[in-house]
Amino acid sequence: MNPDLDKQLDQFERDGYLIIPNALNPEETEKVRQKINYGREQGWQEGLNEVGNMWFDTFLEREPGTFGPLVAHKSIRPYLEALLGPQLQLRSFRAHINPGPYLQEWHMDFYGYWMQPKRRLSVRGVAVNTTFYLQDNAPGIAHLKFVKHGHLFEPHAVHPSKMRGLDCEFRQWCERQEHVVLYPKAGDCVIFFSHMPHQGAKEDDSVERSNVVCHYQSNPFYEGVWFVSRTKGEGIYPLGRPQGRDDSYA
Ligand SMILES: O=C(O)CCC(=O)C(=O)O
Repeated sequence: MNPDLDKQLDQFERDGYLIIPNALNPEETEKVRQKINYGREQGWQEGLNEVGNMWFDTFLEREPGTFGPLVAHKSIRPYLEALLGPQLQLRSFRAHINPGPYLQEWHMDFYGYWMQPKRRLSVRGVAVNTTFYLQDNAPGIAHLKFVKHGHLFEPHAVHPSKMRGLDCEFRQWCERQEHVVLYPKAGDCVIFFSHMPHQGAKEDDSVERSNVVCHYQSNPFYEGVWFVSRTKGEGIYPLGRPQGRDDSYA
């Protein structure tokens, strides 16, 4: 393996995240940004939640020419290849716009990570997010915050019965932990463990902010696993195609 990549992946495993600068070039970034805004004009959003996050689950199917290349994008592919190889499965594909004030609830995308059913031969399923940012984050503008090393230990009070409200015990616990704040720029991709507690926020309510998240899982999870989004369940294995075939999504 490329020794630099190996070092970066050591860092990923240690810190729980990795920023890939300029994963998308400016043209790709602009194309995706505009298409997300177009989707909003068309009313394709699933909803706008109480923390100011508008989400879209159908861009991959509606606009495969624009969004398909983000699945195992060529700039991210070496990382995904080295982490999970052909077993990598696209779980879900979600875009977000933060149209106004935005302070995301502390959450894990893979809430159920620590409570997976263990059997004699079962292995612990793992999932990673690749989140592509379409505008600059910066102090005074917007950020992405993690619980420091939050992928390495089980957070307090993560249970469906205890997760009600923005002020639940888990979220209070996240707030009390040491944090790492990232400021990804337009075109950057952040790869992180889906069970790492995180929180996006705008510091300036007036800025445009949007992103696209591909959730990947290492091996199929059973339907009932507790995850932020529903699985596509179609078995999209972007790295699992026979050699020699076109590897684009569409
Ligand atoms: O930066 C943000 O708004 C948070 C993004 C997020 O929740 C994610 O990538 O799963």
